[in-house]
Formats: sequence, C-alpha cells, structure tokens
Amino acid sequence: MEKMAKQHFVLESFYIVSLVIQGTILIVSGLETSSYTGEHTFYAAANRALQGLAYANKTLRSRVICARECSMDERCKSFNFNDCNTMCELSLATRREHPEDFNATLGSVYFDADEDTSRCSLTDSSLKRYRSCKMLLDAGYRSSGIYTIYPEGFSDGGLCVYCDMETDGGGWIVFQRRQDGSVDFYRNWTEYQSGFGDLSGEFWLGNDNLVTLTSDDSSGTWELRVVLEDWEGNTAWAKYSDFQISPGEYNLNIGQYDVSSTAGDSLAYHSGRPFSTKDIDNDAWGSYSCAQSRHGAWWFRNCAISDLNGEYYPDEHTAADEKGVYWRYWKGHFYSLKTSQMKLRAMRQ
Ligand SMILES: *[C@@H]1O[C@H](CO)[C@@H](O)[C@H](O)[C@H]1NC(C)=O
Ligand SMILES: *[C@@H]1O[C@H](CO)[C@@H](O)[C@H](O)[C@H]1NC(C)=O
Ligand SMILES: *[C@@H]1O[C@H](CO)[C@@H](O)[C@H](O)[C@H]1NC(C)=O
Ligand SMILES: [Ca+2]
Repeated sequence: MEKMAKQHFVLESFYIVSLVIQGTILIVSGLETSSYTGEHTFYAAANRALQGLAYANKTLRSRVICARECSMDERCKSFNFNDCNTMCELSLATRREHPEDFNATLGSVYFDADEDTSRCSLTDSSLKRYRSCKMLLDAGYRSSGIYTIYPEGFSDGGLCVYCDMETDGGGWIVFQRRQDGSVDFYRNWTEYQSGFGDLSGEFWLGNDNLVTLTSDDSSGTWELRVVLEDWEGNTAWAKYSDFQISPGEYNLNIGQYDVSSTAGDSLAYHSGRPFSTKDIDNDAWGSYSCAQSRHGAWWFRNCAISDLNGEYYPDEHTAADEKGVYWRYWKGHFYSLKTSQMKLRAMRQ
C-alpha cells in the first residue's frame, strides 16, 4: 500500500476505502496542524456500523478527521462515520469482538485496523434504496437512528433523516425534536425553509423537505404524530391523517384527528394556515407578529393553541406570555413542555 507523509485518502471503486495516516497530519482547512508519532491504517466497510459500543460521538467534517481522533486516542479500537450527518462515533471494541453488533447501516462506514474489514462492505448492488423509514422498517431495519432515504423528488444523495422504528409500530420520519434547549428555534424563514439542528439531538428537518416528502402521493397520504412529555415524565400524543405541507407559504394541511389520541387536538386551530417566522409574518393578526411575540415559528392564526417551536424553558416555567413550547389542550398554554417530537409516516407503502 502506498504511503505518504501527509494524510492519504484512497477511494477505490465499490466503496473499498483505505486510509493511511502517518507522521504529521495537515487538516484540510489549512488552519489546523497537529502531529503525533506512529502509523495508523484504517480499513473501511461501507454501509456498516458497530452499534451500541460508542464511547464518544462527535460531529466532524470528514472521515479523515474522525480517523485522526481515533488514532490519537489509545482507547479507540474502531469508529463509525456517518456520511449523512457527519457523525463520528469512536468505539472501544472491534467488529471481531462483537460480530452480533456489526450491522448493516445505510450511509455509515465502519473503520478498524483489520485488513479483512474491507471485505465486509455492502455495496450499492446489495443494498436497496428505500423511499421512507416505513420501507426500511419493512425491510428489517429495526433500530431507530439516522438513515438516508431516497424519496421521490430528492437528488441522488437522498435525504438524511432520523427514523423512529419503535413508536406506534415504527417507520416514522421525525421532523422536529425538542429535548434540552441546546438548539435555538427562534429563527428566520430561510432557516426554517432549509432546516437546522442536529438529527441526533434537537432539529427542524426543513419546510422544503416537508413539501417534497408530502407532495409525493405515490405512496398514499401521510399521517402526523406529535409526541409530548411534561416535566413529571408523563407523555401524551396526538395523531392526524392526511398531513401535507404546501409549497410557497408552507401551509399546514391536516385531516382527521385520531380520537384515541391522549394530548387533545391543539392543531386543528392552525389547519390551513401558512407558516410564520420572526421575519415573515403570515399570521391572521394584522401587523402584530405572533412569531415575534411568542418567540416561535408556527402556522399561527390569531396566535396559538399550540407552538412546539416556541422558546425552550429549562423547567415548566409559567410562561404567562405564551412563549414556551406548548400544546394547549394537554397542559395549557402557560406550561412549557420538556420534550416534543413531530413525525410523519406514509399511510400506505
Ligand atoms: C444488530 O442487528 C441484529 C440483527 O438484526 C440485532 O439483533 C441487534 O440488536 C442489532 N444491534 C444493535 C446494537 O442494534
Ligand atoms: C452515540 O450516538 C448513538 C446514536 O447515534 C447513541 O446510541 C449512543 O448512546 C451515543 N453514545 C454516546 C457515548 O454519546
Ligand atoms: C437568517 O438567519 C441566518 C443565520 O443567522 C442569516 O445568515 C441570514 O442572513 C438570515 N436571513 C435573513 C433573510 O434575514
Ligand atoms: Ca401579523
């Protein structure tokens, strides 16, 4: 194998990737230089991950930087790099030690020092491209996590999503998550349009992605599920049929509220409304800006019966100004919730 003084990144056909790192490493940005002694060769298995053995997770720019992190830490025996969300997971063990956890994972690449690892690649020809989390579930992918899906209307690279494979039968594409306030949700139109945050933490998947997903009716209509948690650990949910987001102003279209839901219907009030953000006021209340006064971004009418993109409070906080993360018919509009998730699933696929 060819060796170079600098990092060397060989991309062969069929995803067999080798990475040789020796001596001084110059990181691509050109700003950061770091050196260490020793020599590390990592072999790659595409579309594979060693699951459940990570001792550290980091969002890093590339697999080369992830390789450097691993080679600089004595504890690190292998790592997974997910191209979809550029997540680098360092592990204490290798696939040989835990073959039962060495699973097929679309979009992830597993690396360790074992030459034979490159034979474990799963190539495109042995992998199907699935259009949704539901199709992945039906194909046997049972763990919740980050996957690349290939719905109609997206480019070849597909769409990187978090699939919830457990709730209510699984197969849900999560498009909103609040859980700790680590991501600011008081953002502008452009940011809500393209999405923001971190798929393994708090995020908004993006209004354009929602339009593209829900406009593909080749797989039937979509259902929406909202899952909420209060500060005492109680949970509640609300489910709706025929969820669709329109192009243009991202109007919220929802059908029937599932009467067996436990959270109450705090979304019907917003049905049909366009989206509003702090910089684009599409609410029904004249020159007053609901998004600005509520510190949120939602399908506001004369403001809100729910606003799950409101300001995150580190406790229930009696937000008398309705600025919190709330769902009125469950805990009222002064109660800011601990967690919220919004997810969609194709009803027939
Ligand atoms: C890996 O896949 C196997 C078989 O599908 C499953 O039993 C196991 O739980 C998976 N491991 C993890 C950590 O998800
Ligand atoms: C790393 O992330 C995975 C999911 O991507 C999670 O299951 C695991 O608990 C995380 N590990 C650590 C140490 O944060
Ligand atoms: C939206 O916010 C981003 C990030 O803060 C900023 O770069 C961008 O200029 C803003 N766009 C508008 C139209 O204000
Ligand atoms: Ca207004």
